[in-house]
Amino acid sequence: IWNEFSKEESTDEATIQKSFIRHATKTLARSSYNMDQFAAYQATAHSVRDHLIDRWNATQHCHSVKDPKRVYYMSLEFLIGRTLDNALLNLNLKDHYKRAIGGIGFTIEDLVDEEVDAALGNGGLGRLAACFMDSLATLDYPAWGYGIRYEYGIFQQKLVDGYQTEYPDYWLTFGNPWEIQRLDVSYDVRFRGYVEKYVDVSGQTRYRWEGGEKVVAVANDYPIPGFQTKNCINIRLWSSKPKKEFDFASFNEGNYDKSVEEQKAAENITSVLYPNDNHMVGKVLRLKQQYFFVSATLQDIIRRFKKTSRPWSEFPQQVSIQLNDTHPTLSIVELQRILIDEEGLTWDEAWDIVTHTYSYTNHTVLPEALEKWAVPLISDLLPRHMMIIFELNLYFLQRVEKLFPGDRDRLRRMSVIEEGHPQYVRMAHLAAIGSHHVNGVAELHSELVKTTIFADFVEFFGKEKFVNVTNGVTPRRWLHQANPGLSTLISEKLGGTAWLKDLSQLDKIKAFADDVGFQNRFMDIKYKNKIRLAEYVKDVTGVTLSPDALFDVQCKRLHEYKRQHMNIFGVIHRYEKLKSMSKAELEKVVPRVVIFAGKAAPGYYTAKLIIKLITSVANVVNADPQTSEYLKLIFIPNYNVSVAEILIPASDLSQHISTAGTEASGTSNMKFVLNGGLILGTVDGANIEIGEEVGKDNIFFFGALTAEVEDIRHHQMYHNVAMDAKLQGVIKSIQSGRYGDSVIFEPLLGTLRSDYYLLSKDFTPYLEAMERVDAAFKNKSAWAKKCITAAASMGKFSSDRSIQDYAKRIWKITPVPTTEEF
Ligand code: 26Y
Repeated sequence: IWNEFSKEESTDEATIQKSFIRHATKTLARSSYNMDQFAAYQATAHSVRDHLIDRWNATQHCHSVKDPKRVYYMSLEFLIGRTLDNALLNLNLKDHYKRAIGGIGFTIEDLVDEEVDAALGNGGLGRLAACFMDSLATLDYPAWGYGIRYEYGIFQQKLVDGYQTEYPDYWLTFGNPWEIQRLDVSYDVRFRGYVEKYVDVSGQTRYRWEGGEKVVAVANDYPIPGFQTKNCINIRLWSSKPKKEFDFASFNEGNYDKSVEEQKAAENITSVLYPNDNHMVGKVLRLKQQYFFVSATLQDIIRRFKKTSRPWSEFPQQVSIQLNDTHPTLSIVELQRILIDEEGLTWDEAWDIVTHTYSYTNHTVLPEALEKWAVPLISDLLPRHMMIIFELNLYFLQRVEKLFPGDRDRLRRMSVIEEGHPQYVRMAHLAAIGSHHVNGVAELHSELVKTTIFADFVEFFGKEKFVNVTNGVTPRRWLHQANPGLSTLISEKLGGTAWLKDLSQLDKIKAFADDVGFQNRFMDIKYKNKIRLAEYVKDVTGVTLSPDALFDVQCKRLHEYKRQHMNIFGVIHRYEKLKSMSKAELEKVVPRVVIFAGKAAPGYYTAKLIIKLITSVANVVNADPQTSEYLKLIFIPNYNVSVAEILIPASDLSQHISTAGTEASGTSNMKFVLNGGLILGTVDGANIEIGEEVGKDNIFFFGALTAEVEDIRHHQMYHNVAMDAKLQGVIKSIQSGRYGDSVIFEPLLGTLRSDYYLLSKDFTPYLEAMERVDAAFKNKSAWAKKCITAAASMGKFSSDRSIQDYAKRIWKITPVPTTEEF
């Protein structure tokens, strides 16, 4: 009976409609006269979810029978976005549902638009985790994602008087059809308490962590279907619950507040995603989140490992754990603790297992983003862990001392503990010591990792431990789903959709780069995408855009190192130049639409001022009839994955202009080029590798090189260097009050005095690069050829390639396709 009824439902129109109506009436308790568009979305989602669950179960069954080595991707962030459209495409059900839903009187595109984003991440790091899950599923790897089910995702950004204001993102208001709560999968997590020393039966001195308070972690599963495979993997997101629902003693004493206090405190742990991107803030609750996540995840992994009763020594052959930055690094300490305190292994046996299990990805070398936690804070919250950290640091420094006798400064530099009042734990050192591999996310960045923050560690461990895995993006979401027009054209030319699982095949599209017919079709798709974006912009800002203009986009988190301020200064320069032009001169100008989008961390004052400057300039520029044909300036509010899906396919040019050496990789740069746009960028992060692939004629590079940056800074600091004349002009214009009361911008302009990010040095080269862009855009056919060649050169930047890199070189895992019998 089980086999008979658990088979995956068929996908003919009538069955889909039946399933839709069953969910509408039985799951949602709706009726035909009470079905709005949102309810229709929910019913569709539940119906699609049934297919996911079937495949998920089959995959789990297959993996438990075959018991392969698994990889666990631990990340505090998963920036998933919407699921419905992506699931339909990956399951190859889009057309079936389109027809079936159409038959019921709804349009699938409308329903897709009803879904709220799952925005459990800040930016690049979180979105990378989501792309990696798509690739792991598509390539049939036995993998799990582990994370936190925040009730509030990244805040919603609204503009009030041109300033960013933040609103809570309570994304679960109307339920979430994509998650499956597993009340049967839950673990206790301890905080605080004390450490007891005792002698065990064999006379060994041992420690146990006792007392304190406990909260419960409950699993919530998010199925991730692969593209054109039966495999469907899982992201397990933990939510916190109180251990005891209610303190009856306090309640009976009439102390109502106290009786719910603990409950509230427990639930608080997974309440909100911290909105800082590349900037460390040492909040206790954040540390609690990290340990809560780490503890629950390890208990789950160990439970699965123990099912097959293998000896502990086989753990590293069965389990590979990837740390997405240092945020889950306590996991290293926690595994050591479990092995010595609970499983009775010796320190050395345990440490050998730990260091063959973990690997760590570094996403930044910026000092302000490197995690360090105050020792007193960890001691209070996790007393046993603090002991273990000191102990492993001691053993580590003893090894360093042996190799480099008497080198006190080296010991200080390499120590896990930063001395001071208070002392701090350097999480990156802990992660590097506890891992068998450390990787950076693009060639340049991986070099910087080896020569800056981990230079001493390379000398100590050898360079083989430090590797590069260049980031990638999933072509399923970022081309097939976001740009169906282009995806269809490519499939037509390549004779099928196989390229979506092997992006290197895109190369064959280069053959059409000179074909005028193909160029026209390619650019017509771009044009339609620009119309789609213009409609969206009209909707959210009221501004009308011409799709004939060059669409120039910079969308990413706001950060001084990403230099959105250089972009807006450039816009001001362009605007003032337009104002000084004669009619005849104006007629030769390439019309331009400059679009910004991105969130600033709520406490990042300068970043918020940059937004205010952009919106202030936009108010002036967009209201100026003299220039309106030639320049429009837009700030799209609340940038998220869904906005990116509209924005990226519509860009002619995108800007990735970080000071050289600061942007570890960047991943939107890859998405833009894949969608037939060109990059204006610095010689930084993955821009460099994109340049190598597309060729120097198909990317606009400018600016100081990484190797020059330090000298330039030094020079600026000690030699009274004058600011670039054109930049001075821009500053003067802002100070004239032309864009509103200039006093508010003084703190932003003040940053240019020390100019850490080299805006002055790069400003003229930046403007010159812009002129090259304008000149190139005038020749339509040549521009089309550049875009086609560039897009067709992007094979390397599929996250499938990144994942295969990790799987073969770091995780040592092989694919396990779920076969028919499961
Ligand atoms: C310490 C904590 C507050 C923190 C939270 C989030 C620190 C960093 C982050 C996020 C970092 C991040 O998103 N980094 C980006 O990772 C991308 C994927 O590797 C890179 O492409 C991008 O260059 C890098 O900035």
